[in-house]
Amino acid sequence: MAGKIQAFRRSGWLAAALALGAQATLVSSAVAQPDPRLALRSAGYTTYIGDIDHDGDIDVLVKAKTRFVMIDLEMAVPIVVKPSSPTFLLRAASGGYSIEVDPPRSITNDAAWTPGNFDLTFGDVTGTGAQTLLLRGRTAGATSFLITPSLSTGQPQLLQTLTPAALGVDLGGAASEVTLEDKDSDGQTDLVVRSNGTVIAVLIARDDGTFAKDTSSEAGPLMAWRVFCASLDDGNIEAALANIATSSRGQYQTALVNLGTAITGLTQNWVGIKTVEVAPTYAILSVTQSLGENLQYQVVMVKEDAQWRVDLF
Ligand SMILES: [Ca+2]
Ligand SMILES: [Ca+2]
Repeated sequence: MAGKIQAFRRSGWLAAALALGAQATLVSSAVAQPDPRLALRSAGYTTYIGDIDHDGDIDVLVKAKTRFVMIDLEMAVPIVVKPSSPTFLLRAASGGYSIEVDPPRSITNDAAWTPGNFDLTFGDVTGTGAQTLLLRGRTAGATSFLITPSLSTGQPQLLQTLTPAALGVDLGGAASEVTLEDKDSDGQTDLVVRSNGTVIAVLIARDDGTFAKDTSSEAGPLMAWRVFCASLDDGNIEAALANIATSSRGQYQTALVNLGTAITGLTQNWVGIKTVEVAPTYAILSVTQSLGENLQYQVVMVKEDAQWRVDLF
């Protein structure tokens, strides 16, 4: 070993790292053994865009951060540690995307890549404890992606390609902010979209962690109710009032203003929302309030200026 270390001194740390071989593997496996469910979150990803295969469609490279650890022999030697989750490519093809994990250097080092315009947000959309990555395209109309780690290996998997058409809401745009929050208390984080700080849409995660525009007749009143509740959670009285029908707004205004910051805790005991009846201009929902015993409350929604609003709750 002493001879090897002498060799490192002569040839620098890179040669030392290469010569170490087996030890380097040992160090990397000892250092980088995170919970596979947290693998994506720990990878320190950076995004790049470019048309890597010159087919006219923009591809996305999601590059894991290179990390080093110093191992202490007779001198400190830096060793490259395998990232908790590898670099991956989202390759555009005929309107869709496919994922290629750990693409070759000929791809990752291509001169075509320029910095990507994505926000990285993490949440447990599948309800498994896995931290799924939401890559939100920041430009208006942009495509976004949900990448989830394999529960056994932590390898990135493309869960869903999110387009404005599929969601019924544009996640992009400079004024938009997208967060993953569990808004129906089922253990899966949901998609909350704000514009200029005001909630404009709440999409509930489906069983498999994906999202879609709800085209049922119940969708409008339910969305309006969820946006109202999320505005209360935000403590945004003005936004909450805007979601109340004009004829009822006055009677709730004083009550909500008097509650002050307490409105942020108002919805936490509202454990379920069900549709009782949907008519063209009104809808009746039922909410369960869980305070010791479960009580059913009726919520009346009305359609006003083509918008669903809360009339009675
Ligand atoms: Ca391409
Ligand atoms: Ca949820």
